[in-house]
Amino acid sequence: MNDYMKSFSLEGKIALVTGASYGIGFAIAKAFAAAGATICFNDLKQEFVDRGLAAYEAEGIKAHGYVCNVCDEDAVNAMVAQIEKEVGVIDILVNNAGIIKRIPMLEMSAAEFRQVVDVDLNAPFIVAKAVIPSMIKKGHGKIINICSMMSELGRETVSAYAAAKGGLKMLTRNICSEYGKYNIQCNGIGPGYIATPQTAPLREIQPDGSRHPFDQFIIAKTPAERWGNPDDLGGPAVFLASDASNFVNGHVLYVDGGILAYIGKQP
Ligand code: NAP
Ligand code: GCO
Repeated sequence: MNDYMKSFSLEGKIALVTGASYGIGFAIAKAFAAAGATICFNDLKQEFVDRGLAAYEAEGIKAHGYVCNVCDEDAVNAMVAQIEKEVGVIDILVNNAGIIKRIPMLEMSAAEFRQVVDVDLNAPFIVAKAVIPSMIKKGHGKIINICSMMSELGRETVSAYAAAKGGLKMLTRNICSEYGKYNIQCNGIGPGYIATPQTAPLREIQPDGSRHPFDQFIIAKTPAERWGNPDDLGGPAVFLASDASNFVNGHVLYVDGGILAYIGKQP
């Protein structure tokens, strides 16, 4: 392997991908494993972790699974300490765990708004805070925050999600600003519309057999004319986790089939 190809390798690296028993997190972890990394992930309950472990095993990956709610600072600190003891210091963190509530703003309670911000913004702060001290001691670290189209754009019904993902973009830039001098790179990935359980309600086939109107809207709004697959995020994530991106910091890489470049289909 020449030096350029070696710089994309994750051989010997330890990665923690939050909420990665399926969906985008699972696909990113799978790509990391293919590039040589050891995978750690968490989920909310043991049964979900077990389901994740079985899915990794089916891909030939020996992952380390932990029960942990990323909003619970004590639980996150305990998980990170346990990973350091059992596996080693985390070289790569992907803040992937996230939720969405599609509710018009005037019908949304403050408690619902707070819950979304707690998982999608406060938790990435908590997990990043838990891993950065050991990254500083080790002399390097990679943090990837999973942002969204909603880090840039608004739309009806997703006020809390857009506020949190916009905030996550700025947290990304701030971690870069504060810890870049310690050779820590913190970047975001902004997925476009990706076919996962989170977006399944937007793709439901209608009673008359037609495609969901939102599904048709996304196809028309995406120059690639398709939804993304979780695996579309693997290559970009490996790049941002590897030495190939050592001077890329505070950036959000949008992996969206061109949505942000496009004004929409002309009439
Ligand atoms: P998903 O299918 O709903 O998966 C999200 C994962 O996060 C699940 O494993 C979930 O676990 C876990 N999770 C939620 N709350 C958690 C908590 N408090 N502690 C630990 N784990 C928690 O979502 P996805 O579509 O793969 O999305 C992954 C990330 O990409 C999210 O941040 C999402 O906002 C973002 N994103 C998605 C899209 C898209 O089109 N799908 C686009 C842009 C950005 P349980 O299932 O056990 O609750
Ligand atoms: C929505 C939300 C998400 C999107 C994604 C876009 O519009 O319902 O924005 O579900 O899939 O975050 O990047």
